[in-house]
Amino acid sequence: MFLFDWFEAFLNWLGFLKKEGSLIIIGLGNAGKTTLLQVLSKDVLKAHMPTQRPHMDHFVASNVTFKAWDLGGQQGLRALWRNYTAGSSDSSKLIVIFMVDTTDPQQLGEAKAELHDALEYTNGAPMLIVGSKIDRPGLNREQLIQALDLNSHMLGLNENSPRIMDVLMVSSVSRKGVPELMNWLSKCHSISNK
Ligand SMILES: Nc1nc2c(ncn2[C@@H]2O[C@H](COP(=O)(O)OP(=O)(O)OP(=O)(O)O)[C@@H](O)[C@H]2O)c(=O)[nH]1
Ligand SMILES: [Mg+2]
Repeated sequence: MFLFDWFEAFLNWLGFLKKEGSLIIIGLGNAGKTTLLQVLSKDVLKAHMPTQRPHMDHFVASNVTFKAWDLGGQQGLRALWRNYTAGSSDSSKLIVIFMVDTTDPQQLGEAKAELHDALEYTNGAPMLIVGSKIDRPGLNREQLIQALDLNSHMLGLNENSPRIMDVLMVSSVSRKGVPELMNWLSKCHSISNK
Protein backbone atom coordinates (compact mmCIF):
# COMPACT_ATOMS: atom_id res chain seq x y z
CA MET A 1 0.00 0.00 0.00
CA PHE A 2 2.78 2.38 0.96
CA LEU A 3 4.63 1.54 -2.27
CA PHE A 4 1.48 2.09 -4.32
CA ASP A 5 0.84 5.48 -2.65
CA TRP A 6 4.44 6.46 -3.25
CA PHE A 7 4.26 5.39 -6.92
CA GLU A 8 0.97 7.26 -7.42
CA ALA A 9 2.46 10.40 -5.86
CA PHE A 10 5.50 10.02 -8.13
CA LEU A 11 3.34 9.71 -11.28
CA ASN A 12 1.29 12.66 -10.12
CA TRP A 13 4.44 14.69 -9.64
CA LEU A 14 5.50 13.79 -13.18
CA GLY A 15 2.09 14.95 -14.38
CA PHE A 16 1.09 11.52 -15.78
CA LEU A 17 -2.11 11.08 -13.83
CA LYS A 18 -5.23 12.87 -14.96
CA LYS A 19 -6.50 15.11 -12.20
CA GLU A 20 -10.22 15.57 -11.77
CA GLY A 21 -12.16 17.85 -9.50
CA SER A 22 -15.78 18.58 -8.77
CA LEU A 23 -17.46 21.84 -8.25
CA ILE A 24 -20.92 23.21 -7.58
CA ILE A 25 -21.88 26.77 -8.42
CA ILE A 26 -24.64 28.25 -6.30
CA GLY A 27 -25.93 31.75 -5.50
CA LEU A 28 -29.13 33.74 -5.94
CA GLY A 29 -30.88 34.01 -9.32
CA ASN A 30 -29.27 36.46 -11.75
CA ALA A 31 -25.89 36.33 -9.93
CA GLY A 32 -24.12 35.29 -13.15
CA LYS A 33 -23.52 31.55 -12.54
CA THR A 34 -24.48 30.22 -15.98
CA THR A 35 -22.63 33.03 -17.74
CA LEU A 36 -19.46 32.25 -15.77
CA LEU A 37 -19.66 28.50 -16.44
CA GLN A 38 -20.02 29.18 -20.19
CA VAL A 39 -16.97 31.41 -20.08
CA LEU A 40 -14.95 28.81 -18.16
CA SER A 41 -15.99 25.85 -20.32
CA LYS A 42 -16.37 27.40 -23.78
CA ASP A 43 -14.92 30.90 -23.50
CA VAL A 44 -18.10 32.36 -24.96
CA LEU A 45 -20.39 35.04 -23.65
CA LYS A 46 -24.08 34.35 -24.27
CA ALA A 47 -27.42 35.52 -22.89
CA HIS A 48 -29.26 32.89 -20.84
CA MET A 49 -32.75 32.29 -19.61
CA PRO A 50 -32.85 31.75 -15.82
CA THR A 51 -31.66 28.19 -15.17
CA GLN A 52 -34.59 25.79 -14.72
CA ARG A 53 -32.73 22.58 -13.91
CA PRO A 54 -29.17 21.64 -12.91
CA HIS A 55 -26.70 21.79 -15.73
CA MET A 56 -23.25 20.21 -15.84
CA ASP A 57 -20.20 21.17 -17.87
CA HIS A 58 -16.47 20.49 -17.81
CA PHE A 59 -13.57 22.89 -17.93
CA VAL A 60 -9.84 22.65 -17.44
CA ALA A 61 -7.98 24.86 -14.97
CA SER A 62 -4.20 24.34 -15.16
CA ASN A 63 -3.89 20.57 -15.11
CA VAL A 64 -7.22 19.76 -13.45
CA THR A 65 -10.43 18.86 -15.31
CA PHE A 66 -13.37 20.10 -13.31
CA LYS A 67 -16.86 18.70 -13.54
CA ALA A 68 -19.02 21.68 -12.58
CA TRP A 69 -22.72 21.77 -11.70
CA ASP A 70 -24.63 25.01 -12.15
CA LEU A 71 -27.63 24.43 -9.92
CA GLY A 72 -29.82 27.48 -10.61
CA GLY A 73 -30.62 30.17 -8.07
CA GLN A 74 -34.37 30.71 -8.33
CA GLN A 75 -36.14 30.21 -5.00
CA GLY A 76 -37.70 26.86 -5.98
CA LEU A 77 -34.35 25.34 -6.97
CA ARG A 78 -32.38 26.17 -3.85
CA ALA A 79 -33.30 22.98 -1.97
CA LEU A 80 -31.13 21.22 -4.55
CA TRP A 81 -28.02 23.02 -3.33
CA ARG A 82 -28.16 21.01 -0.12
CA ASN A 83 -28.93 17.73 -1.92
CA TYR A 84 -26.01 18.05 -4.31
CA THR A 85 -23.59 18.65 -1.46
CA ALA A 86 -24.98 15.76 0.55
CA GLY A 87 -24.80 13.57 -2.58
CA SER A 88 -21.10 14.22 -2.97
CA SER A 89 -19.13 11.18 -1.84
CA ASP A 90 -16.35 13.24 -0.28
CA SER A 91 -17.16 16.82 0.68
CA SER A 92 -13.49 17.63 1.31
CA LYS A 93 -12.89 17.08 -2.44
CA LEU A 94 -15.85 19.15 -3.57
CA ILE A 95 -15.32 22.87 -4.14
CA VAL A 96 -18.30 25.18 -3.74
CA ILE A 97 -18.52 28.49 -5.58
CA PHE A 98 -21.08 30.91 -4.14
CA MET A 99 -21.72 33.82 -6.54
CA VAL A 100 -22.92 37.22 -5.43
CA ASP A 101 -23.92 40.05 -7.76
CA THR A 102 -21.85 43.02 -6.57
CA THR A 103 -24.07 45.45 -8.50
CA ASP A 104 -27.30 44.54 -6.72
CA PRO A 105 -27.31 45.85 -3.12
CA GLN A 106 -30.95 44.83 -2.63
CA GLN A 107 -30.08 41.14 -2.82
CA LEU A 108 -27.16 41.24 -0.39
CA GLY A 109 -29.19 40.43 2.72
CA GLU A 110 -30.69 37.34 1.11
CA ALA A 111 -27.33 36.32 -0.37
CA LYS A 112 -25.72 36.62 3.07
CA ALA A 113 -28.39 34.41 4.66
CA GLU A 114 -28.08 31.75 1.94
CA LEU A 115 -24.29 31.84 2.10
CA HIS A 116 -24.20 31.36 5.89
CA ASP A 117 -26.66 28.46 5.54
CA ALA A 118 -24.48 26.94 2.83
CA LEU A 119 -21.41 27.27 5.06
CA GLU A 120 -23.23 25.03 7.54
CA TYR A 121 -24.50 22.26 5.26
CA THR A 122 -21.47 21.99 2.96
CA ASN A 123 -19.55 20.16 5.70
CA GLY A 124 -16.30 22.08 5.51
CA ALA A 125 -15.95 21.89 1.71
CA PRO A 126 -13.70 24.66 0.34
CA MET A 127 -15.90 27.70 -0.35
CA LEU A 128 -15.01 30.33 -2.92
CA ILE A 129 -17.23 33.38 -2.83
CA VAL A 130 -17.20 35.10 -6.21
CA GLY A 131 -18.27 38.74 -6.46
CA SER A 132 -19.63 39.03 -10.01
CA LYS A 133 -20.12 41.76 -12.65
CA ILE A 134 -17.15 43.90 -11.62
CA ASP A 135 -17.19 45.54 -15.06
CA ARG A 136 -20.06 47.62 -13.64
CA PRO A 137 -20.18 49.96 -10.62
CA GLY A 138 -20.76 47.99 -7.44
CA LEU A 139 -19.18 46.77 -4.21
CA ASN A 140 -15.44 46.20 -4.05
CA ARG A 141 -13.93 43.13 -2.34
CA GLU A 142 -13.66 44.72 1.12
CA GLN A 143 -17.24 46.03 0.97
CA LEU A 144 -18.47 42.60 -0.14
CA ILE A 145 -16.64 40.87 2.72
CA GLN A 146 -18.31 43.29 5.13
CA ALA A 147 -21.76 42.99 3.58
CA LEU A 148 -21.60 39.19 3.77
CA ASP A 149 -20.37 39.33 7.33
CA LEU A 150 -17.23 37.29 6.69
CA ASN A 151 -14.19 37.23 8.91
CA SER A 152 -11.36 38.53 6.71
CA HIS A 153 -8.76 36.66 8.83
CA MET A 154 -10.33 33.36 7.75
CA LEU A 155 -9.92 34.12 4.04
CA GLY A 156 -7.17 32.80 1.76
CA LEU A 157 -5.77 29.62 0.31
CA ASN A 158 -4.25 28.47 3.56
CA GLU A 159 -3.94 24.70 3.83
CA ASN A 160 -3.64 24.89 7.62
CA SER A 161 -6.88 26.75 8.20
CA PRO A 162 -9.85 24.66 9.38
CA ARG A 163 -11.71 25.50 6.20
CA ILE A 164 -10.51 26.92 2.89
CA MET A 165 -12.53 30.01 2.14
CA ASP A 166 -11.79 33.02 -0.05
CA VAL A 167 -13.38 35.90 -1.94
CA LEU A 168 -12.49 36.69 -5.57
CA MET A 169 -13.91 39.41 -7.79
CA VAL A 170 -14.75 38.51 -11.39
CA SER A 171 -16.32 39.81 -14.57
CA SER A 172 -17.43 37.25 -17.15
CA VAL A 173 -17.90 40.12 -19.62
CA SER A 174 -14.39 41.62 -19.44
CA ARG A 175 -12.81 38.34 -18.13
CA LYS A 176 -11.20 40.33 -15.31
CA GLY A 177 -10.45 37.92 -12.47
CA VAL A 178 -11.15 34.80 -14.56
CA PRO A 179 -7.48 33.65 -14.80
CA GLU A 180 -7.10 34.21 -11.02
CA LEU A 181 -10.26 32.16 -10.43
CA MET A 182 -8.91 29.25 -12.51
CA ASN A 183 -5.59 29.43 -10.73
CA TRP A 184 -7.33 29.45 -7.34
CA LEU A 185 -9.40 26.37 -8.25
CA SER A 186 -6.41 24.31 -9.35
CA LYS A 187 -4.40 25.28 -6.26
CA CYS A 188 -7.34 24.52 -4.00
CA HIS A 189 -7.74 21.14 -5.70
CA SER A 190 -4.13 20.23 -5.05
CA ILE A 191 -4.34 21.29 -1.38
CA SER A 192 -7.58 19.32 -0.85
CA ASN A 193 -6.27 16.20 -2.59
CA LYS A 194 -2.94 15.95 -0.79
N1 LIG B 1 -22.28 43.28 -16.68
C1 LIG B 1 -22.23 41.98 -16.47
N2 LIG B 1 -23.36 41.23 -16.57
C2 LIG B 1 -23.25 39.91 -16.33
C3 LIG B 1 -22.03 39.27 -15.97
N3 LIG B 1 -22.28 37.96 -15.77
C4 LIG B 1 -23.58 37.79 -16.01
N4 LIG B 1 -24.18 38.95 -16.35
C5 LIG B 1 -25.60 39.16 -16.66
O1 LIG B 1 -26.39 38.86 -15.52
C6 LIG B 1 -27.63 38.25 -15.92
C7 LIG B 1 -27.79 36.91 -15.22
O2 LIG B 1 -26.78 36.01 -15.64
P1 LIG B 1 -26.96 34.43 -15.50
O3 LIG B 1 -25.62 33.85 -15.77
O4 LIG B 1 -28.09 33.95 -16.31
O5 LIG B 1 -27.31 34.32 -13.95
P2 LIG B 1 -27.58 33.00 -13.09
O6 LIG B 1 -26.85 33.19 -11.81
O7 LIG B 1 -27.24 31.79 -13.89
O8 LIG B 1 -29.14 33.10 -12.81
P3 LIG B 1 -30.18 31.88 -12.51
O9 LIG B 1 -30.05 30.90 -13.62
O10 LIG B 1 -31.52 32.55 -12.47
O11 LIG B 1 -29.81 31.30 -11.19
C8 LIG B 1 -27.58 38.14 -17.44
O12 LIG B 1 -28.25 39.24 -17.99
C9 LIG B 1 -26.08 38.21 -17.75
O13 LIG B 1 -25.82 38.73 -19.04
C10 LIG B 1 -20.85 40.08 -15.88
O14 LIG B 1 -19.74 39.65 -15.58
N5 LIG B 1 -21.03 41.43 -16.13
MG1 LIG C 1 -28.42 30.26 -14.59
